[in-house]
Amino acid sequence: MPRLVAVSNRVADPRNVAAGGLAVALSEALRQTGGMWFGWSGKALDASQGGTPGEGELHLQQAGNVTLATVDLCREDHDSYYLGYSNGVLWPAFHYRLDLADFDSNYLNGYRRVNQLFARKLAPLLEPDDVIWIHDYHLIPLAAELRAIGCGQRIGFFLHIPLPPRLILAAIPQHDWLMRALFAYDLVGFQSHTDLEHFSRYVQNEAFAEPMGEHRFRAFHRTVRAEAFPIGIDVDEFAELGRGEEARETYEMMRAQYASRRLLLGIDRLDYSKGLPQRLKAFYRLLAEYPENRNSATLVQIAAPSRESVDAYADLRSEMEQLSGAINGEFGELDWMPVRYIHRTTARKRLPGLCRASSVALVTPLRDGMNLVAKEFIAAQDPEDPGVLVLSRFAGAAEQLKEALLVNPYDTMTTAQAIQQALHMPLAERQSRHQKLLERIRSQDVHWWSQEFLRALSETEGG
Ligand code: ADQ
Repeated sequence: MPRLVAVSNRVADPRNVAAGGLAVALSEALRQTGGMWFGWSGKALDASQGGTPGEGELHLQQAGNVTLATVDLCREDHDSYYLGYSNGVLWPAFHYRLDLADFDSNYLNGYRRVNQLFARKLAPLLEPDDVIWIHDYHLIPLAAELRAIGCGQRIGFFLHIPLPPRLILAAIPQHDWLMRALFAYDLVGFQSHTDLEHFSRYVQNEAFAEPMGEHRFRAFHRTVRAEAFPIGIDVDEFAELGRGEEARETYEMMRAQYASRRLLLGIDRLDYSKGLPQRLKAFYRLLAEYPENRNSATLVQIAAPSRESVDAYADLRSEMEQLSGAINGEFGELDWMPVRYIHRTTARKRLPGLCRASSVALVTPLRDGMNLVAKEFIAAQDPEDPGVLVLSRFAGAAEQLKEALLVNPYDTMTTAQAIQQALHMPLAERQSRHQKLLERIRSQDVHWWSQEFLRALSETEGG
């Protein structure tokens, strides 16, 4: 079996099982082949500390049979590559938020510089038979940079966020350069069929790509295979976490506190793609239109701080504080607050307990690549008395999780109606929906995802 080299912006130590999600899946695949994980070290050095644009020290560390290879960045490169182009241009535009994208900038230079730096540092570490798997929007041009310095290995790319429709993509000034860069890969993986369709339409209309039979496109003198591989979770790992002390303690504490009430749960990063203000507005509608929920339905919204130095995130934070304050002010009682808004990360070990104690999960992003919280909520439920998932039709997960209550989060009234339906769903219906959802997240779990991707990559011609 060839050695796997995974590349992503951040690297995790595979021995740290608490990392969860992607780290678990990649670690397992890396351990099987004694692989290497390459990415940014997490250090951004000021000029006074020796940081220089386009330069960065490489660190090699052994974690069991997996090599961790990380590169430092200088502050200027970090800010333009990570905060600027990745999170100020690509993140909003790929989530259809052209209004929030900051195109007028020099960020592109830093983005290219870091991708070139990564290519220069990675290339000498590669062996001829390695299989390289590059992750996410920070690193779209990395394969093209590696090819430019002579790397002929098989290289795959997985986009964790959505790919927008052609005309939205076309608003990014460098759209043709970005999409051309995808043709340096042998395999490009997307979260959903919708994303794949956007890719197919774009390349056929803008790059005159020829479809070459199933999943293959030819343009810019190269053939790329493109497919949807919906990412999953490690269902067993999450269930195991649920049996742990912290999860059980959290479950007991929430059940005791809300014994006579119904708990609704939201768990997200505080990000404008997650539809948090719209969710609070739908919850407001629920209390306004269905007064029987007052003094009962309680929304626990945990929003982990994220990218706080990007302006749009600071605005969102104050909007959330204002909205939750307004709902509590209008409907709160001496002994009941309708919204518990917590702007902190919750320890992963507590998540299964929180999910299991909740009657309803509100996973209502305006756009999301997949959304793993939806899958974690399903995995944490008691099959005999499961909670109900209210899921945005604009999350990648909606393509798979059809038995959830699918909503349009922009439509706060029908979302409120769906929440009401969820709160009153008969046990038999909850059980049968949950059973189907659980089967789906089990059969397409995170191990299935990485195996399918790597199998498809191994079937490509390479180079
Ligand atoms: P994210 O946008 O970060 O990821 P998501 O998939 O919802 O979104 O969550 C990833 C992980 O973070 C989950 O394991 C979740 O439990 C955890 N998490 C989120 N909020 C948390 C909180 N407040 N406290 C503690 N843990 C929290 C990107 C894409 C997604 C895609 C993933 C994986 O935006 O669409 O599903 O990558 O590909």
